[in-house]
Amino acid sequence: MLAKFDRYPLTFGPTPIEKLSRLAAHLGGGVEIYAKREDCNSGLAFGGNKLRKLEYIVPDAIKSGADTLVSIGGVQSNHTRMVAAVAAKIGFKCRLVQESWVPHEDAVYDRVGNILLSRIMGADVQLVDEGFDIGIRQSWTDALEDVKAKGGKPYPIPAGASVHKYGGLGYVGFAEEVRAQEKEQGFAFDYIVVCTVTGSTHAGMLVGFAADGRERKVIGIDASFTPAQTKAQVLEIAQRTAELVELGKPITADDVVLVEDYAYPAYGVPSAKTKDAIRLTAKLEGMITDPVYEGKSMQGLIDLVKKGYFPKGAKILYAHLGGAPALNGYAYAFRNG
Ligand code: 5PA
Repeated sequence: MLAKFDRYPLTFGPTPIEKLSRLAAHLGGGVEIYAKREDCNSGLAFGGNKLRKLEYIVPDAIKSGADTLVSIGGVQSNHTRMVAAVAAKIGFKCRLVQESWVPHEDAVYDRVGNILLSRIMGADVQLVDEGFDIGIRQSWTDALEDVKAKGGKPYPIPAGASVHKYGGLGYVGFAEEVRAQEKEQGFAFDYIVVCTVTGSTHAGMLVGFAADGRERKVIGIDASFTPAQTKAQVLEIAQRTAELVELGKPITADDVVLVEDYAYPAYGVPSAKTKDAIRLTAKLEGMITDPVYEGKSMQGLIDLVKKGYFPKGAKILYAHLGGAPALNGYAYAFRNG
């Protein structure tokens, strides 16, 4: 589905699929749980889901003649860390807008984790006092203008690389990769669980798995806490991406499965249950999830298994999309383990 698109390799290759037997046994043994380790996909600044997306965006950035990647996220955005790493790797400058998306108070929140890494990689980091919104932001368009005013040539990458025209392609590739791995393993997954915020990870998977009829088996776990906007954005990206890759069948609103129950109390703020999920996965599997994204999708997976959402014997693939560096900004929440 992707052969006609240019791809600039930023990842090691296909990511491993790991069986989480101890977690599944702990939850009663009724289902099989596997994790696709997108968090281990690259040597670029700890990797994560944004690299698959950026692999299809970088050729366009290079072709455009730009010299500066300009992007946006919260203070502990993983996406902006990945854009900083990619800019370093391809020899571009990097301008990052970091908005105050998370109502979380911590003495070192703007000094550690993702933002620390972006600064070390040479990005020009700008803190902006604006709240959470996955849409196009004034602060970001201002930054694009500012780069131009200073004689640079900006290349715009929106939040999460999601509403970029090629933002959905990377996770179409994920689905194709899973299909190839299923052939090797001799079995297929019944469900794919994914954390959803700006939407192109979920949207790309939806299109990729639609090719074999599994679009509604992609279960998005909302972590935005603005689920109506997130759901609409997933649909818009999926429809645009389906056209780009010539999927040949329509994607409708009913194809976007988004579970809204785990994003509380706010984007970026972990509930007691989120922290329990992070600890449980760490203690049973040595697998690290974060308080903003994967902790919430793991909380969702655990709760849905406990509630019997998945039929007995189901094989579930949990997409681990990265994000662990943000944990440094939440050290106080885990001061006692
Ligand atoms: C992010 C996003 P989407 O934004 O494609 O829906 O992906 C959700 C997601 N897991 C899941 C991790 C570790 C993520 O980083 N992060 C954003 C960021 O700024 O880091 C785009 C919000």
